[in-house]
Amino acid sequence: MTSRVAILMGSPNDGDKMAPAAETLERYGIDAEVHVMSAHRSPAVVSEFASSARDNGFVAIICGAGMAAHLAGAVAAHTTLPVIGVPLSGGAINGWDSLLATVQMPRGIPVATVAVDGAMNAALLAVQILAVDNPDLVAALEAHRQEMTPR
Ligand code: RP5
Repeated sequence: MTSRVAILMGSPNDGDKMAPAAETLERYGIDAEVHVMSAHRSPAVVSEFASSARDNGFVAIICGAGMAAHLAGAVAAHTTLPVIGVPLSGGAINGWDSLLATVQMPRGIPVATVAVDGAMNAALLAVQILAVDNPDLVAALEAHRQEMTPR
């Protein structure tokens, strides 16, 4: 089974903010699968997806959500795969809520939280995880860093 990364988001309305995750994984030739599911509106779907993700060939799960952003935490509760949380801006307090809801996980159930609206970094972190035993990905990451270096 091909290794792939799941990109989950809490609402169809999160699509634009999460698009850089899929774009970045595509740049590195990593298969991604995008799903909308909500910790609050479809908790059974979240539970089922996360519980079976490893057996289904996923190697990491990126979760973007806004407001009371419990998607990453709910996913992490059901899997030992690396879970990367993307707090999304919007709502009355514009990202403070989702940042704290995503990052403040209890001891034992980690979520690697990136910046508010940091979907690109979430994907890069997934690539870096995959690069641990993949020299081609290491080379691609290093080339990308060179591109980003101001000259
Ligand atoms: C979160 O609530 C979603 O991730 C979204 O960012 C926010 C608002 O959702 P909608 O009401 O726009 O569907 O669960």
